[in-house]
Amino acid sequence: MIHNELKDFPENFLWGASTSAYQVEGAWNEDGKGLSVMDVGNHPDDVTDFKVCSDHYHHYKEDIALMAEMGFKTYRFSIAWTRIIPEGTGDVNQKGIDFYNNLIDELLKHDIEPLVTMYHFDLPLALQKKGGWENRGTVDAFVNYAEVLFNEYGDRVKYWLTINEQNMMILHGNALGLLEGDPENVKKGLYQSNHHMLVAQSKVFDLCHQKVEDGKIGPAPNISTVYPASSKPEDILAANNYSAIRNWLYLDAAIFGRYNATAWSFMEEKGITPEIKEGDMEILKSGNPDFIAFNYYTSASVEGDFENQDKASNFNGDQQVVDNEAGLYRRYQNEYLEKTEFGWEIDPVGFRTTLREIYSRYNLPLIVTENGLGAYDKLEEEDTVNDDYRIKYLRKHIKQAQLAISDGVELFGFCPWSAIDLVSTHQGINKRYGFIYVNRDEFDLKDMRRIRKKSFYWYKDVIKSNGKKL
Ligand code: BGP
Repeated sequence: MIHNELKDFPENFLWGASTSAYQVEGAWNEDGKGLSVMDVGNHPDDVTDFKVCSDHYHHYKEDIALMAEMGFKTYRFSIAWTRIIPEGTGDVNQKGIDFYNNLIDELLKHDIEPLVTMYHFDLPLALQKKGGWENRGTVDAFVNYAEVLFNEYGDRVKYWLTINEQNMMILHGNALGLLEGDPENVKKGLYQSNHHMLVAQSKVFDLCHQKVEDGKIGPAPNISTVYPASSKPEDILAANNYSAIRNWLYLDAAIFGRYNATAWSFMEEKGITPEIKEGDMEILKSGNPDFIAFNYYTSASVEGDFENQDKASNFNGDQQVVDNEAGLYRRYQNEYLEKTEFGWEIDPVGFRTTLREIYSRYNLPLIVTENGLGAYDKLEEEDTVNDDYRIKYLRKHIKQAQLAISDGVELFGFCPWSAIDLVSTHQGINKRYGFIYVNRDEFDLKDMRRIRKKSFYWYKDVIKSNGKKL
């Protein structure tokens, strides 16, 4: 649709940016923090671990001052479960509570709305040792943890996100290094874990409404539109299959409180349906989110060459995202899209389509909690970082967001990844995403000083003009 006149970004639009605890904080074993699965994960030899990261734990005041200088209306960060309840269940760690109290107060001092992810990949190791999410007990552990958070911070935090990218944890379970055993059982375990997460999430939606006055809560999956490789009917079917098991399985359960039929039949076909306890489906129905948060980096394309299952895929993007399913879909390289230095396809128009698809399916307000470009930034003379490629990427996506708003989508915030440089989930600190450069390398911590990138000044103008000056 071509609009003669575009709608403006709404007043009070939540411009901001995101981080997650295990990628930005560092201080991995300080002040009583317990170990999480991310602290003990395997790292390729050439990239750093998550022990120090950007040392945000000790620099948060300085970092928040820089966010305020950019004009942030919100900051999306995650709370490390292991700072609050080091063993996942049991004793609460007062020093962990204090840290986030200070961080939240610091944000409010600068009129920045806290947007809190309760769990961003960093499950307490103690829970993982007891079977992780496959163990039904983790549902209670999560609800208990959520209750502590609502009691401690609910007077000041009004926007909550339950689980970051649950769908990616299930689709790429191996990528987080949590899984052992033979692949078929691994899959069954993953879909059982998925069911437990859905139940836990639904209970926490409910609890938030009981405990937090004016509290709003939503899920935070990674959602993207799925293109068929061609107009061949089998390719269209493959796109439909992939969208069901990548996107709608998660959102249908969170919003409609039911399993998506195509996704369920896929699980039946593979013999990996989860055990559903009596009362679970009622729980899924009873907890309702107020909005949908989602992460978007790129679209996905698939083909459905069901007769030639063994044919190699032409897909040569980030290998971590290959999740072909025999008989359902095979990932496909979209020849119309440019790629980042790290091989991720760039698709701003797909962003608009994704926004429209989610909104027309669920009719809930939307907020984007991740979108951005990872690159090898270069620190140049006089402390400058000329990240024009990042500006170009974000500009195009923000333009598409405005088009989606003009299409009628109710979008109330945009939080790119990431507020400040941090350690990538698999590719170290030198895959940078931030508006603020952190002066360290993979293994040389240097002086960790904060440096405003070119995109910092650009984003400041975007926010100041409420998206008019791109
Ligand atoms: C998302 C995660 C983030 C972050 C981001 C960028 O999937 O929610 O935690 O890691 O992707 O990915 P990467 O770090 O692999 O470049």
